[in-house]
Amino acid sequence: METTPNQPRTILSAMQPSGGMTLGNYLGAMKNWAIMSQTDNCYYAVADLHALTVRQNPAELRRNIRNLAAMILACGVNPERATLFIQSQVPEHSVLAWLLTCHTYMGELSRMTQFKDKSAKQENINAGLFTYPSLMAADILLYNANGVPVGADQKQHVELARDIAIRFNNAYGETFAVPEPFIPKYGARIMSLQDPTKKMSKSDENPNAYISMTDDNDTVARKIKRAVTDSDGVIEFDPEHRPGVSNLLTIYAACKGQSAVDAAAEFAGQGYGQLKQAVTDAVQSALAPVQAEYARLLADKEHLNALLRSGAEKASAAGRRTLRKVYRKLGLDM
Ligand code: ATP
Ligand code: LTN
Repeated sequence: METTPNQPRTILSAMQPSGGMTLGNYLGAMKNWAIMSQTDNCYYAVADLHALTVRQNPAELRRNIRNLAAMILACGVNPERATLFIQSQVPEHSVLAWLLTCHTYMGELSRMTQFKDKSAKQENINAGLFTYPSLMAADILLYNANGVPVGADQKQHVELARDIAIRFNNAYGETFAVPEPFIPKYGARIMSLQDPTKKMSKSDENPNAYISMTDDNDTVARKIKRAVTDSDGVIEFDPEHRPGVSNLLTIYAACKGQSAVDAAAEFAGQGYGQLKQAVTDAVQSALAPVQAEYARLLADKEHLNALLRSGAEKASAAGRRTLRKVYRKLGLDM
């Protein structure tokens, strides 16, 4: 998919309020959300229903939902053009999710790597964790989105949404747009700073594994200093054999909008200390304006709440139009 289209496309994406946003979320998804919100017709959701697949503390969840909405705007999403809303405030998502769940096969859901990973890690293997991708398909298809900006780990889920859309269209006639994943060229998969073979995750129990968008300069410097590197001191972009250094190069490159291979050439002959200092500077510069805007937005909760309320109303009106059509095709009345 092109980043600079001639025609505005319909874009949808969502993020779970399962903790504070990380640098991985920012570089893998949020930067694209912001860019697309300048030109396209964007729907962006705080995916709180998805977050319930893991047991949440209600007071903390409520706080995380507002904070994530503020962070999305702070990262540069244009509130004049994009519709920002909280998923649970638009009930059409849950209704369509059920209708799509009845058109999704157990075999398809069983093949999802996120389900396999999460069900191996947590004891609470609830049915929502399994049907999670049909709710995600509903998020996307409800708005007839053509494009879905996500990190590489979500590609499989977007492909399932495509398959469901095609299946439904074949069975009942043209109903849904068939969405495409939009995965950034640089930064699509930022890895943990402590174990560079697994992805940087906001739900990691070790806070040194991720950089949070709200980390102050000292914390950023400390976490990068402690980041796992390789033993031989060579700076080369080779994720398979040098995952630690390659991850630092990827972070540096994605902050600067260049390729990791070009970044590696820039550091040829230098040591890990110099690389880590440059990564620290690049990350601190990326975070500073976001943090300033975040503080400003959180100071005016009324404004944020009003924006989210009107976002939910707009999203609900658009969703209802699709749902009415789907009902009719299935032989249901509204
Ligand atoms: P958790 O880590 O708690 O499982 P998550 O961060 O993977 O959650 P979301 O918050 O829903 O899940 O992710 C939002 C977006 O950020 C998705 O598009 C996802 O692909 C992207 N993303 C998440 N982690 C990374 C990462 N390490 N690198 C690049 N993109 C990422
Ligand atoms: N499953 C995603 C979050 C998510 C999403 C969506 C992303 C929920 N609904 C719709 C894109 C489109 C995740 O865990 N990262």
